[in-house]
Amino acid sequence: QHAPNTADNKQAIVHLFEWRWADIAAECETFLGPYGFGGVQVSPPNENRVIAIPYRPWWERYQPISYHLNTRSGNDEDFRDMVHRCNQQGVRIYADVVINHMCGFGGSGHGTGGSYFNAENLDFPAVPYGSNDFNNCSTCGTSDCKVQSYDDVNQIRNCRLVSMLDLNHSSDYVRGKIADYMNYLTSIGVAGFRVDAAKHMWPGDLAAIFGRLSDLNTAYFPSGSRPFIAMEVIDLGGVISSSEYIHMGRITEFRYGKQIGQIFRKQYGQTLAYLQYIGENWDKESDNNVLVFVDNHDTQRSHGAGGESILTFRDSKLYKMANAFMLAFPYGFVRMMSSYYWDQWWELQSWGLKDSNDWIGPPADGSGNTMGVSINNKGNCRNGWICEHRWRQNRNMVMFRNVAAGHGMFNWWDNGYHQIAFSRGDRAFIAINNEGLWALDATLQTGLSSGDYCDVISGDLSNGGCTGKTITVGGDGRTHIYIAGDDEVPMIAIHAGSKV
Ligand code: LM2
Ligand code: CA
Repeated sequence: QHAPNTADNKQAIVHLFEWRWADIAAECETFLGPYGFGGVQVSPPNENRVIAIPYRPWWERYQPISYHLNTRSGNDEDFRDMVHRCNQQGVRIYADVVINHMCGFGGSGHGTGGSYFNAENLDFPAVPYGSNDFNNCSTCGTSDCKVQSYDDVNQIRNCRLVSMLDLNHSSDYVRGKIADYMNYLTSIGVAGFRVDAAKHMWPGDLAAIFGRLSDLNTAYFPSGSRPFIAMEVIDLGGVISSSEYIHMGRITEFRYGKQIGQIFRKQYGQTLAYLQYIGENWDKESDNNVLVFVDNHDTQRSHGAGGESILTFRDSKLYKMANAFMLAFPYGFVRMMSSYYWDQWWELQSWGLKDSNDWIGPPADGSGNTMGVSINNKGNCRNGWICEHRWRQNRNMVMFRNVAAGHGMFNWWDNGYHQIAFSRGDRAFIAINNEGLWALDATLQTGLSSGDYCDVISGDLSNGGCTGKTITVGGDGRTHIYIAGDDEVPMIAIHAGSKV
């Protein structure tokens, strides 16, 4: 379904990519709950292949061995503890489910939970799946069983995606095993799913699987609640359209992050003034059908869609601005990215530059155990974890979005180029100046009632005072906004909850 099952109608979630379950549980209690985050997308919780070359890449999590909850993020008990503790804080957990395939073809061994597998003869006894449960070269139609052409719908869905053993979802048995896995997760208390590689599965097969899903756990959700579904469909034009999926849930709108990146980077003559039309008026699926994001774990390392336009933590100033816009504007359900650092290593390939380090896994000790997230006394993450969601500007815009929920966009203003402002009804107001050189210097309608408001970009409301700029709104709702071109973070955002 399309509704995210958040508590108190909260409006945004964060992807804590590769975090350990114990760290997520603590983050729910100490940070995500208090700051109004609606939930967490977690890395795939099921047992995966252990990849030694390259050493323990992030993408080994996309090579399932079984549906046991046993990964470098933690075991079954850790997962249950996290789901319970996060739900107690009104923070939901969304599981990334990899159900299109099992691991890559070839070899045999043991998964992260110790389960044996043989990827030569398609044997996964811990599920169990055997060779009859997979598509084969004849159902696929290519000589090596792999997707070769992205112009052929049948290949995309029935062949092996980068060699990964492709499950046959027309099989009742396979549907049952997948539904059992997902139902096990909801029985623990997850609120929904990010469905990996949905484009590589037939919509009819997915509908059959989703039809077998149980309602959410009534310990945390009203009875009859259905799991939230966000399907990963990369539709940048091409033979498979996101519209084939939206009756079942939301799709990951990859065109959004690409366009946002182009606009804030001022590529192809794009300006912030165009942002007024971003959304369904601009070749995207409608509000209720999309999950939007500036970047995700694939696009931030040039896997997936968007290429060099995508903004990430490495472009911190523009990234804060893009996130703030996304969180301020009434379009889609929002997911913020939270990353770990890795050193890039650009090498020239025949098709252009490629980061040869794009495989690097999360911060780990010498034995491949993921490092805990440690946080200093300023609230910043250390030892390799970036924690974009903890950056003040990002974190405070989550509350802005919650406060603005249900109110449309009003009082749009722009200078024709890279300065914009708008309100969310009478609840919230934002102004962004991406000119670089020129100040934004204008008297604007905020839609808000008169009073003093704390700008949540430059500071926080604390003990009734504001640690940043204070903005005074007059009786007519107007205020004078000045944002220097070279401001460190050239934006101002105020809302009904930030009144001093
Ligand atoms: C997704 N979307 O559809 C994920 O968001 C994406 O991160 C996954 O790919 C993909 N689906 C499959 O679940 C990643 C990564 C690939 C990686 C796969 C499998 O982008 O590079 O492929 O996970 O781990 C890797 C190697 C590839 C190899 C394959 C199989 O890069 O060269 O193919 O494993 O061994 C021979
Ligand atoms: Ca498939």
